Amino acid sequence: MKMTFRWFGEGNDTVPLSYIKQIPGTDGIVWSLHDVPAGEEWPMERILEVKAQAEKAGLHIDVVESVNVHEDIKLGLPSRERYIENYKRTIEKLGTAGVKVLCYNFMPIFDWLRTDLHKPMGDGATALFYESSRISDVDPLKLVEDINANSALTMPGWEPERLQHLTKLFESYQGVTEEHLWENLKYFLSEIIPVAERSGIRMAIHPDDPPWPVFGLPRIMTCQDNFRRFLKLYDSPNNGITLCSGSLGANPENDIIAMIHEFADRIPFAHIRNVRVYENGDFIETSHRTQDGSVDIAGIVQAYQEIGYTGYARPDHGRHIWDEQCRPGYGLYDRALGIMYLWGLWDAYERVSGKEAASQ
Ligand SMILES: [Mn+2]
Repeated sequence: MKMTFRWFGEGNDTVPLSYIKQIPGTDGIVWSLHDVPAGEEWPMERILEVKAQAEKAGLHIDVVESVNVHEDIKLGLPSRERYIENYKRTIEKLGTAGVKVLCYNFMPIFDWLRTDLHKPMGDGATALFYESSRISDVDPLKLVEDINANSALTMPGWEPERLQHLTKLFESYQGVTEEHLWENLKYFLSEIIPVAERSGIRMAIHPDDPPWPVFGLPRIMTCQDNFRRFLKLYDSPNNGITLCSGSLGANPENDIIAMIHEFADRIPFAHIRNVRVYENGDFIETSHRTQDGSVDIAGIVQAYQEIGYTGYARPDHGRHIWDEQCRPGYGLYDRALGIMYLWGLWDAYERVSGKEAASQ
């Protein structure tokens, strides 16, 4: 397991690269060019700029999250051809720069969705929270306004330029079913995976978050059956999954440990975090510790250990603790604690399994 830490870029993140380097066992950043609109080709000089910044701090840039997929690709419009060409050129450039894994998602309009970015947890900490009834009641435009007013830093997937045409986007998705999304995803893969193969990049689709339809929009990357179907759309080691335990864990029916075993050689990237799921379907993002949430993080790390996982991992959203002022979910303190918990589990399982000696 190779540990990484998400970083939003110089001037766009409260955590300096030097702090990330100080987290034990953390060797690389997970990064993106957050100001490049979805569908545009990434400029090589910008890619090399991030590479130079990271390497100066002793960190690698092996994992990109995300190169966003333009809505026209998800909608299957004729204009997708131009955006797919740009996507291919970006994959090639990232391969040239030495990137190994590219995380992306195929969620219509919205990226991840929460109703409260600072839900009090009762002990002075706050965390990201999802209240089901608010999603079924609320006008999506109102929710976006609230989210943007709530955070000083723009959230990934919630960029204003992407959301300003929200009403029009909703109209475009009228009549678009899950099967249409599958078709459009298959077409996208048939175009980009050969380029990823030539570029030495493993594509890694992120589950939908939460893993169910919202606001009447279809969502397909939600469960084990659908990931099995996804991997068969294009059978290549370069067509893989970002297995996010927090996103999938919001639905208690998802057996993440079973997915790790079934998809073992197709998981180049793992997001490992916990959520507490309530009976009414609400969920809150807790600390990474197994006992604090509903997801069996200890069992998940054990499963990765058992398959001899050599891919990349990162802690995911953390709570906001110790009065840290940070991008919601992306502070230093709780994610660093998360990493140490994951390494603690990993090292203990490794010792118990007797693999420790072999890996040294
Ligand atoms: Mn995730």
